[in-house]
Amino acid sequence: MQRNTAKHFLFALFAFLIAFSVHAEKLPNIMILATGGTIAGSGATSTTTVGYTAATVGVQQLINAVPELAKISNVTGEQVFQIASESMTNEHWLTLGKRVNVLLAQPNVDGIVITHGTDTLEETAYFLNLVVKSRKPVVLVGAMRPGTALSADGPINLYNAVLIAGSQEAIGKGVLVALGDQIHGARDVTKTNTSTPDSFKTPELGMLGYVQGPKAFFYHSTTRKHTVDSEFDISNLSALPQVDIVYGYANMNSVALNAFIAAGAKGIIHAGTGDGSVAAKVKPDLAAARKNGTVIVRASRVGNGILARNGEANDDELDFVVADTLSPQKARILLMLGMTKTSNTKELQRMFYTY
Ligand code: DAS
Repeated sequence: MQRNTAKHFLFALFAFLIAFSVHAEKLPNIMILATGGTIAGSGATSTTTVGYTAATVGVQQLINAVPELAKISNVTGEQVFQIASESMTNEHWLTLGKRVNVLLAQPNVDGIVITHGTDTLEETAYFLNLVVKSRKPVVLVGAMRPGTALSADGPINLYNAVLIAGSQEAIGKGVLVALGDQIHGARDVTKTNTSTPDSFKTPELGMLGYVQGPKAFFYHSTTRKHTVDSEFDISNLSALPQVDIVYGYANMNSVALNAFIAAGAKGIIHAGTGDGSVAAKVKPDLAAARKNGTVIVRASRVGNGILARNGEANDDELDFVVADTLSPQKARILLMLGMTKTSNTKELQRMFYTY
């Protein structure tokens, strides 16, 4: 009798292990690359939703806090950085972009989730959108509340991001941003509120879809080139050209502009008022900077709309580039990458109409 029971137990165990391994084989293999931010933050009390410390919790702890991940994927965590994202640098971006490309080239990696601070999440997403050389999903995720807070949004955001990264529908969509059950494209998403959980939006141009229950639902896709269709390659880059942003406002002067140029800026993004307008007392200095070889891109501080060429300035005559609909912070990224290939303003303008 005992021998029979043992035999049945071993058979049941063997059957379970086979079933488990078959099930695990069917689950997507998702790498979670952790960089810090609020999603890895902690506060003194459960009601501390501001004034907490970002970048204190490691990637394995983030994964352990969401055991449901194991039902939808085989996740592996890697701590790439542990920083608040306002401190993200070009060097961090190059390191992260190269690591993403190495991992995505591996056949046993089906997708990548990057946990990231929300302050510059949209910038890292756009940078990766231009340099990732794979159609496999890359999803950036953050949180507006630390994991110690009541109704923390990090765990569900992480679960949704892994779900998206493992979904067939996300393949070839470009780098994605997932918070608050929404799916946004890297090019047009932006942080619109300093602290509320619904902060990430794609105003006017629209988000791409939703996560609901066990699925990702897409309703749009971007019309601009990205990832495998991008001409930018960072594999041999150790630095990016210095590009700075000059902010436009009433009573503006050229002090910041001239200081950036004196410090070696190769390109300037002029985040002008309205349709990228340039104050009368600044225009001569901007024109002089261009004549001395600094690439000038006219962008707008407004947040939405097309930056029209030859609208608020004679771009043809001044040899300026315009940012199309890119925010100043994203125009900076495209100009940096563009200037790794050319300083020709006609070629650079083409890039702003392409990506
Ligand atoms: N300081 C913010 C950052 O790391 C915290 C956050 O919102 O993620 O981007």
